[in-house]
Amino acid sequence: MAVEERSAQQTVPAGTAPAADAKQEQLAPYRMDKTDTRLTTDQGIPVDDTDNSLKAGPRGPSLLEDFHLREKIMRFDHERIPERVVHARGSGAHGYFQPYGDGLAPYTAARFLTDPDVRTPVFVRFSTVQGSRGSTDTPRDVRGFATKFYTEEGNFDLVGNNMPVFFIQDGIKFPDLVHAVKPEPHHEMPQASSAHDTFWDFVSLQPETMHHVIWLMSDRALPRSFRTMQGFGVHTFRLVDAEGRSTFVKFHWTPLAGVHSLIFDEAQKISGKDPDFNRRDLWESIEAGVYPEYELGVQLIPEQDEFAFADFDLLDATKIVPEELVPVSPVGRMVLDRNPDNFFAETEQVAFCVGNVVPGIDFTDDPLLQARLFSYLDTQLTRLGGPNFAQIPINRPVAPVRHHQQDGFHQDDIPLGQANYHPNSTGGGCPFVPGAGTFPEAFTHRPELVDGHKMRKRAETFADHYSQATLFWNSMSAWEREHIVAAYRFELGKVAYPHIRERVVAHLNRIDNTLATAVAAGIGVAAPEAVSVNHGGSSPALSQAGQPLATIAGRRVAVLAADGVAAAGIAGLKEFLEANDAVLDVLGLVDGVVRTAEGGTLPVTRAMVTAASVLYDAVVVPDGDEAVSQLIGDGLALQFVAEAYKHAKPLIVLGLGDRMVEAARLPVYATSDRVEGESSKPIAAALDGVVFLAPGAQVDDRFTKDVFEAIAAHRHYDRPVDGIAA
Ligand code: HDE
Repeated sequence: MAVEERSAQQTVPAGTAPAADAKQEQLAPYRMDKTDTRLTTDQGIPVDDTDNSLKAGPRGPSLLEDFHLREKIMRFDHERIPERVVHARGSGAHGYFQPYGDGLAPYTAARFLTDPDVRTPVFVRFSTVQGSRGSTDTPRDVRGFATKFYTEEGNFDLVGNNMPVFFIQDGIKFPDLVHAVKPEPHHEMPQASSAHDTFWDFVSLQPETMHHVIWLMSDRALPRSFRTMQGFGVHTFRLVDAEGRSTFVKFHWTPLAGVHSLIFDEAQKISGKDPDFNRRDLWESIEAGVYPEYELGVQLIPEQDEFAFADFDLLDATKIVPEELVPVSPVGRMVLDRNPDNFFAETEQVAFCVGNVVPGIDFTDDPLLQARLFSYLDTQLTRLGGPNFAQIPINRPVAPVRHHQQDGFHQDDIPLGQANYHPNSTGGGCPFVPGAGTFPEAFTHRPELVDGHKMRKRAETFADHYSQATLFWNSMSAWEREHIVAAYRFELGKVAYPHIRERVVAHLNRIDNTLATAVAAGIGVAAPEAVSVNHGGSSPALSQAGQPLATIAGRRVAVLAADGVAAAGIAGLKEFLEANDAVLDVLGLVDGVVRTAEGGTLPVTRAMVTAASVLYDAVVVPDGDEAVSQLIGDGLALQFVAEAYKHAKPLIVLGLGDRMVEAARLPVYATSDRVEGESSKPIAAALDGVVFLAPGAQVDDRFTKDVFEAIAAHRHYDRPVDGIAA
C-alpha cells in the first residue's frame, strides 16, 4: 500500500467534526511540489541562482544576508542522524504477506495470519550487526531480518535474525556483548569483524555464547544473498486465540530460493570489489522482477508442554527447538516486490519495535525478550529525534490512530479541539475505551499468574551451554565442518592473547574433541585431551547441504569474451538462463564490443577489470580459437576461471574453452588425450559442477539440464581445490 494511502487512513480521529477536514489536508506528508519544477527554498521562495553565493563583487566576501546559502549549508550540516547502535548497515524492501489458509485460526485471533484473503503490506529491513552504516555487506556476522507487518489491527514487528539462537540469555548482558564485538575502544578497530581480542575474551568468559558462536563460525554468517537466507524470531512467543488460550510459537522464514552462502575467502574479496554486494543483489532482483520470497513457518508447542523438553528451556534464547521434536508448519508466504523510493526516508528511518504486537500474538518471560521490549522504543528517541517517530511515513500503521499523546519534537499532526486527556467531556469523551469485555478487538494482555521472589538469578534450566552446539556440529556435512574449523582458526589466529585462544579451545573441547583438536592445530594451542561430551544427536534441518535443486532465479553468470568468440553457444545459453530468471553478463578484456567468430559483434556488459569472479555464481569459458588464445594469454582471465573453480562454483566450458581449463591448471579434466584444436568430450558432460559442451555441439536440453543442475546446486565442494593458486 502506498504511503499516501496509509497516511490518509491514519490521521482522521473518530469523532472529528467535518469542519476539520480542510485542516487535515495540512497533515498530509511533506511533499515536494512536482507540478512546478523551479527551485525554491525550504520556505517556498523561488531561487534565482544556486551556483553562486551572494558576494560583494565577483571576487568579494560572501554576505550574511544570503538566506539561500545559509539554508543550503545548514541543511547539509545536519543531514546525518545517529546510526543504529547495532544493525547500522541495512537494506529494505516493500512487499506483502499472505497466509496460505486458515490453519492457524484455532490458535490465534490475528487475522493477518489466518485469513487467506488478507494480503498484509510489509516492509523488511535486512542488516549486518557489527559494522557501521558505511561498512561492507559481507563480513562474517549475524544478519538482521526485521519485518514490519502493517496489519489492519495495527503494526506487528517480527524483529529477527538469520540464526535461530542468540549469544546471551539475559538482556542485561547485551551492552557487554556489543561492546566486546564492536571495534575496540582505544583505536576503533577492527571494523565489522568479530576476529579480535575483546570479542573472544568476552565469549570465552561467558560460555552461554558458545552455541551462537558456532553458528557465527559457520557459513550461515556469510549469506550469498538476503534472498537465500533464513530468518528466525529467535524467542518463543505466544499465539493467543479469541478466548485468551495461548500456544507457544517459534517463527521461521525460509527463502524459496534455497539457503546458500559464500565462502569466507570470497566474502573477504567481495568486501573490496563490491561492498554493496547484498544490497545490490536485493535491489537488482526486485528491479528485474525476480522477487525474493519467503515462507513463514511456525513451530507450535501447546501451553501444557512448557516443561516437556528435558534438555532446554523454551524461555532460553540460546536454544532451538529441534525440528525433529517439533516440525515447522508452513503457514504463509511473503513476497518482496518493491524497492524503497528513498533510502533515508524509508530504510534508515524505519523503526522496528519488538513490543509492536497485535491481538493474537503475545510475549513470553524470556529474559532476553523482556529487555528488548524496553530497548527498541527507547533507542528511537535519540536516533529519530523524539517521541513522534511513529508519524514518519514508513512507520505509520494502516490501522487508524487515536490517542491523547501530544507535542514533542517533530510533531507532524495538528491535533484539534480541547480534549487531550481521558476521561473527558469536552471532546465527546473521545477517543474512549469501551467498557471491559465490550471491545473484543482490543489488545488484552493474557492474564498470567506470576509468583516468585524478587532476585537476580538465572534459572537452572538455562545451565547447559554446550549440548546444542554439539548438536549443530554433529549435523554438519564434511565441507561445512571444514569451513567451521577454518573460521575458528582465522578468528582465533587474530587474537593476540594466548590465554584467550586456549580458553576457547577448552570450550570447544566440551562441544566436540575433533573440533577442538582441529582448531587447536591451526592456532598454536596444544590439542586438548578428549572428554566424553558428544551425545551423538543430530538434526539434519540444521545443515545447508542438500538444498533442493529447484531454481536458478537471480543467479549471476559471467561469460568471458574476446575477439573471435563463438557467439552461437553464448546466445543459446543466454536464452536458457534468462528464461530461468538468471542473468548472463559478457565480460570483455576491454569495454565495448567483441568481434565474433561468426563475423558479427557481441556487446560487452562490462570490462573484466571492473568485475571479479567473486561477484558471480558461475563462469562460462567460451568457444572460439582466437578468443580462447587471447584469454589464455591474459592473467586476469585465467585468475577469473581458477578462482571460480577454487570457490566451488559451476564452470561451463564451451568447445575449445577447455584449453583454458587446462591452462588454468584445474584438475577436473585430464586433457592429455585431447587432439589439438578439438575437444576430447564428444557430448555435453558434467563433472563436479564443471559442464562441458563439445566444439560445434548445439545447446540442447541435455546440456541445459546439466547447466541448470550445476548452477542450482550453487557450490560443488567435493572438488579438489587445495592446490589451486587463487
Ligand atoms: Fe536487537 N536492537 N537487541 N536483537 N535488533 C536493535 O534497535 C537489542 C536482539 C535486531 O533493521 C536496536 O532500532 C537488545 C535479538 C534486529 O532496524 C536496539 C537486545 C535479535 C535489529 C536493539 C537485542 C535482535 C535490531 C538498534 C538484547 C534477534 C535491526 C537500533 C536484549 C531476534 C532492526 C534499533 C532494524 C536492532 C537492542 C537482541 C535483532 C538498540 C537490548 C535477540 C534485526 O534497540
